[in-house]
Amino acid sequence: MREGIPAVAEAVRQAASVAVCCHLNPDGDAIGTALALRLALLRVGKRVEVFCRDRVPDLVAMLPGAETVRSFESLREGERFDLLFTVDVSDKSRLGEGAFERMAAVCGDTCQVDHHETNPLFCRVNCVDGSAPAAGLILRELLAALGVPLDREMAECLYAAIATDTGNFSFGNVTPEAYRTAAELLEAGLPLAEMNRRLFVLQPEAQVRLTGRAIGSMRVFHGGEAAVMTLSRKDFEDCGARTEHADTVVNRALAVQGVRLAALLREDGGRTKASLRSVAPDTVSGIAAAFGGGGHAQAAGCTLDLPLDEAAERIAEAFRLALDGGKA
Ligand SMILES: [Mn+2]
Repeated sequence: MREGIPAVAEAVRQAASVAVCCHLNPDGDAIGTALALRLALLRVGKRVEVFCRDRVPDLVAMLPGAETVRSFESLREGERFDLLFTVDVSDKSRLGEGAFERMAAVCGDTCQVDHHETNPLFCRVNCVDGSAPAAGLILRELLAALGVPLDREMAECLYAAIATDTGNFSFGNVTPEAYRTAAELLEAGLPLAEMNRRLFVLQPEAQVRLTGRAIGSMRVFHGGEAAVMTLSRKDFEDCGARTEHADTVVNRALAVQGVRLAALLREDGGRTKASLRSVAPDTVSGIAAAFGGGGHAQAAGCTLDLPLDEAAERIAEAFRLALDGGKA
C-alpha cells in the first residue's frame, strides 16, 4: 500500500462532511477522480460537495454526478466542511487564485491524493505518488483501504480518470497496476466499449470541423520532419468551435509519418498561442522557453505577441534551426 493512504483514510473516517476540489481547466483524471470519491463518500453516509473553478469539459460531462460540480463562488455564507480533499492538484495555486485559502478557512482539516512529482505536500495529510499514471489509481487504493466496494458508477468515473491520463492505456506511463485496476473496474460492471466510444471516438461536430480546418492549413517542411498548423478566429467562428475543441488537434500534425516537430498556432486576440509537440528524443520545451513559454520535454506551449501568420513563420524558423542543429 502507498505511503500516505492510511493517514488519508483516517482523515476521511474522522470527517462527516467533505469538500472535494479539483484543478482549474479540469481534465478526465481530475473530474473522474473527484466524482468517484464523491460517490464513495455518499455510499458511506457522508455529506460531500465537489468544487472546481471551471466547468466540467464535454468529454466527461456524462459521468454520474458531473452536474453536481460547483464553482467556488457558490460557497454559501456559513457553509462548512470537516475536510478539504484535493485530487490531482499539483500545487494549491492550481485550484485558482485564493481558492485553497478560501476553502481551507471553512474546512476543519486538509488532505490530498495526487500523482505530480513536484507536489509540495500542501495539505496536512498527503498521499502523493509521482510514479502513478493517474490520480484515479491512487484513489482506487484509498477506496479499498476505506472498505468501499466498487459499483458500476464508481467504475465509470475511475475508468475515465485512468484511461484519459494514460491515453487509453497506451502511454509510457502505464503500469501493471493500471491494468489490474482496469480489470477490477470491468468486474464492477464497467461498460467498456461504451466508455471508450464516449471518451476516445465521439467528438462534437464543431471539433471535427475545426480539426479539418487545421489539417487543411498544415504545412509540412524540412524534408517532412516538421509540421505547422494554424487556426484563425474565423476558423473557430465558422465551425462554431470553442478553445477546448483545439486541445488535441496538434497531435494530428505529429501523426504524419516522418514528422518530428509539430505545432498548432491559434489566434488569441491580437496574440497567438502555440502548442508544440515532438517525438522523443526530440524536445520542444527549449523552443517554447525561447518564446517565454514552458512545459514538458515533448509537449510545451508559448504565446507570441504577433499576428497568426508571422507567429507561424517564427515557429517554423525555430523548428528548422532545431532540426539543423540536431538538438531539437
Ligand atoms: Mn492527473
